[in-house]
Amino acid sequence: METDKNLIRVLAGEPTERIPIWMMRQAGRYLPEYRDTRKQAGSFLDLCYNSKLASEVTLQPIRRFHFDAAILFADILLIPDALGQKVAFEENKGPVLEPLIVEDKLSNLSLDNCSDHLAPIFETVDRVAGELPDDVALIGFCGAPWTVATYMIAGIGTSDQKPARLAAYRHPEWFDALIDLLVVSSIDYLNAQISAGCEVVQIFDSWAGVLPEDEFLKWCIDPVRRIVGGVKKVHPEVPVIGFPRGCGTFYEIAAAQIGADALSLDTSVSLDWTKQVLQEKVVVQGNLDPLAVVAGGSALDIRVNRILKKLSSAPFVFNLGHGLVPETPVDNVGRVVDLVRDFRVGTASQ
Ligand code: 1CP
Repeated sequence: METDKNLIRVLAGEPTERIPIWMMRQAGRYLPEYRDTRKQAGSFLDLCYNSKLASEVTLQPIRRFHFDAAILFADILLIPDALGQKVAFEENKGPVLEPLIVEDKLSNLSLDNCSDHLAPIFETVDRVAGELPDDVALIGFCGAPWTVATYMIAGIGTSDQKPARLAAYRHPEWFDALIDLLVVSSIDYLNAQISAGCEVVQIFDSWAGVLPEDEFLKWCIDPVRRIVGGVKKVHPEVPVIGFPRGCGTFYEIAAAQIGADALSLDTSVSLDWTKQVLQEKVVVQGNLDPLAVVAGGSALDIRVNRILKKLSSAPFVFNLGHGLVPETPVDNVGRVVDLVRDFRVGTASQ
């Protein structure tokens, strides 16, 4: 493949000598320069919609660590905001949305204004694409419909996603209509991110791990499969990464059914099972525990090396099992990057 971007080659399944690396939440509060820009912007949403500042924070981790990819700075809850549901981010509390009234018509949500509302995000993409070094790829993203719906229904982040699970059981037709709206808006959103300059997209299903098999198939697999299809129809060359976090052995179903080029693995997925089962089917990305990066020292080195040794014999992207947390020492992130950069495929005893 004709590209300087190692990530893109690996996502296409090409063997590589050097493992590409990026980290979920690589732009965020652990970086002092992020905290400065965030202060300038005002609220978190103001930062997301300010193309100049959002492109600055997208680029900050690239300047420090020269990761193989930048990920657009935005949030999965911009879609509900664009659909007309009130969204705010409260300091030390996280997202607060005006909860949907279950079984009410979804008439106060509308696709009409979405692309205008999200125009600043596409402008951020355009700015970042113009400034990235030639060997760094730009990743766009959205939330998967199930995960976004959990926030839209509860109005806040929940530990068990109970309000959405009950709504889906009690009012499946209403829930279906909400999921359909999110599928359509997510396809348009990702395609517009790609048209503006994103070269890879990732679909975050952070709460995929709470559903039983039939519901997982209906609310996680099927909507994400439709989104991947809607993106591939317009941009067949753009790799898609799925992230059904916490879904255990259902990762195998995701590998077979959603049509993604790669799957991002959470921390709990077994490395042996990944090597034997998943890497036969799909490119994988992951799955260092973000708290090992907080701990640092030999606890960190051992775990980075273990992942590299186990998973590098097939096309593999180094990442975390979930996002970096604010208390992460910046130097520990640099240490992970150095370990991955110094590692050469083929030199590990398998
Ligand atoms: O105060 C701050 O600066 C806010 C912290 C923060 C950041 C840095 C939030 C609030 N969102 C983000 C950016 C973000 N969110 C990115 C940017 C790119 C990057 O990775 O560097 C991405 C991809 C997301 C995606 C996102 N937002 C997810 C999916 C991934 C995940 O973490 O599971 C989810 C669930 C959200 C919702 C969200 N955004 C922010 C918070 C505090 C939450 C709630 C999380 C929860 O319910 O536990």
